[in-house]
Amino acid sequence: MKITGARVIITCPGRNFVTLKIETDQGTYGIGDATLNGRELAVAAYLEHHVIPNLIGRDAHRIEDIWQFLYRGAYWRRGPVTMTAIAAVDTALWDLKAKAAGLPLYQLLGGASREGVMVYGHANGADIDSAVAEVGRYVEMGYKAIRVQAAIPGVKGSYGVGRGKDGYEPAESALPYETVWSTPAYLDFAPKLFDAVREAHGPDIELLHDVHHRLTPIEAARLGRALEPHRLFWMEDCTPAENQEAFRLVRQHTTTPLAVGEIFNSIHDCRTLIQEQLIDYIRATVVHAGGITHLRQIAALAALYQVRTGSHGATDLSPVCMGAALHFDLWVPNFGIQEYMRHTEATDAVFPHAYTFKDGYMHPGETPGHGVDIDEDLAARHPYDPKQLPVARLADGTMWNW
Ligand code: GCO
Ligand code: MG
Repeated sequence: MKITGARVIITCPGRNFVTLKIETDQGTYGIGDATLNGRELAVAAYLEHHVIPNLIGRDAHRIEDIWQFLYRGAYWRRGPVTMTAIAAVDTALWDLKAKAAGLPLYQLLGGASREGVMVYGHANGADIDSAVAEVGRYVEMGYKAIRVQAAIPGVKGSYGVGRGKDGYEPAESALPYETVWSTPAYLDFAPKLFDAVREAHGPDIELLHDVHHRLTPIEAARLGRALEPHRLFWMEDCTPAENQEAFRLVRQHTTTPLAVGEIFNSIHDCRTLIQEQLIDYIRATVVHAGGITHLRQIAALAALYQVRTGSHGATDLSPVCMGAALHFDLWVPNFGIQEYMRHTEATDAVFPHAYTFKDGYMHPGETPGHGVDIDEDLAARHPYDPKQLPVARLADGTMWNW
């Protein structure tokens, strides 16, 4: 199965997606997600100039060798741009191999370890009451696990909450929207939000919360402890994780489960976190962590330390990533949960897919490959529209972590 061509397809059905399509001499093709939110063209150029010329003529079945060639052979290792490009190739090759075998991708990984993949949705509110109501809407849709975020009173542009009538969408303007961050206001507010949600919805529903890298370790420890009575499924990205050792301090002070890793791109980003059992869930994804081939290694390391997977699944990861992730999740022995932020109808139309949602669980479907396709004619009708993620500043103007 020789690779005869590869192309990058960029489309913006409401938000930007980058897709790699690899074609073979068998008349087959595979696709992989290459979307890096706010930095899309960097990956597109990396693929077009530095990766695709290396693929032509290779045997598409040699997934591992191609992965090693692109990783070791680049000399400049790791980083989100490189690893997203490698992930796109890897995902497209797994898609091709599974199509050639006539099997859904999860069968090639080792078969299903469960009947369905538990996912969590996003309930966001402009205030506590509307967040509580949103949780109720998600419960009605069948969700067993729900992430809850609400606007902090008096804080401009709180993370995770839509502005105006639109839902939350991280990258919304050509140049970054500037938000303001206040740790004291947030630390006062977050426990009140979860008091209200638990009071309204009872103890059974799984609740998650994303701190989005905003706190210092000791502040994160304080929040984790304050949230213990609410029995969170996890507290996510409570402090930046470039310094993995920082989590030792958080861990010493709280039993609230910790999740980290949506911005990680390599096993080395989470080695200490996993080996010292400083986290409970690893959020690395197919698209940003080197594809199925590398994510499999991260999950295997995590399994040794009873750390479970909880892959990132925001709307800026395309349905192609979602499809591949669901095959991975159905198989991976130490599965924890999968994030599922629903795509818009316009996005779903560009990326027809076999995956389904029912009663809080998803299934990747039985279509050979990863089960996600791209309608190129439709994609071409939605040209690239440059957008960047917001930034955050403290009240005095100091740049902070968004
Ligand atoms: C999440 C994430 C997203 C990111 C976004 C950035 O947990 O879903 O934190 O909301 O901010 O994916 O591109
Ligand atoms: Mg997050």
